[in-house]
Amino acid sequence: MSSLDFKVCDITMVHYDAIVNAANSTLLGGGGVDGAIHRAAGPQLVEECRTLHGCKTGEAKITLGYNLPSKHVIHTVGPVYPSMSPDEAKLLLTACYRNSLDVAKKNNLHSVAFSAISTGVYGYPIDDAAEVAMNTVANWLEDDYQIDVLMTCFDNVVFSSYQRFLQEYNGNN
Ligand code: AR6
Repeated sequence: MSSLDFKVCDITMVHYDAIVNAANSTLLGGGGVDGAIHRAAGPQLVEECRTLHGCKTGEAKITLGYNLPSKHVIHTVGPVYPSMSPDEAKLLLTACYRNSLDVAKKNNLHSVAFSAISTGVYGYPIDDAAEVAMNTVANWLEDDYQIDVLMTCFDNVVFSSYQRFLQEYNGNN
């Protein structure tokens, strides 16, 4: 049986087969969760990232985790919310979650922890992002592949959005 859970934690501290980084299209590091992951992984991470030649918005690429407690990092690039229509942003954010899970499956990984992609600097409204994230992961889990998914929340704002979405979802189903 697969599982889907969420909790307040620092993604650089969890022990998973892979953590999902909210990267930018260069894959060469940045601020926010991306910066925290690169700092914790050590300089070998950016060296491997350099060999990947970037990543398009909505796509996902995998590296090793180096000094992180998790074995791999799946790097995905979320939409910059204010730069496009809400519909386009939704399609791209959906693609981030789906492609990251596809990469995990392709690499035979069975536990994945996500950051809340695009909800920081990239400005995706958190309640809308929580809905896209949860719906996409839950739909993907209907696949027959067994995987444990954790949605990490760096603060209570993100946690409350996931909680609110699940309460409404459970109330309607
Ligand atoms: N563990 C878990 N979540 C975290 C952590 C952490 N250690 N640190 C931050 N978050 P952001 P984006 C949460 O801005 O919006 C970078 O510079 C944070 O609270 O990191 O996709 C990249 O290089 C928020 O909910 O990513 C890109 O240029 C979420 O992670 C750009 O930012 C995502 O916030 C990507 O922007």
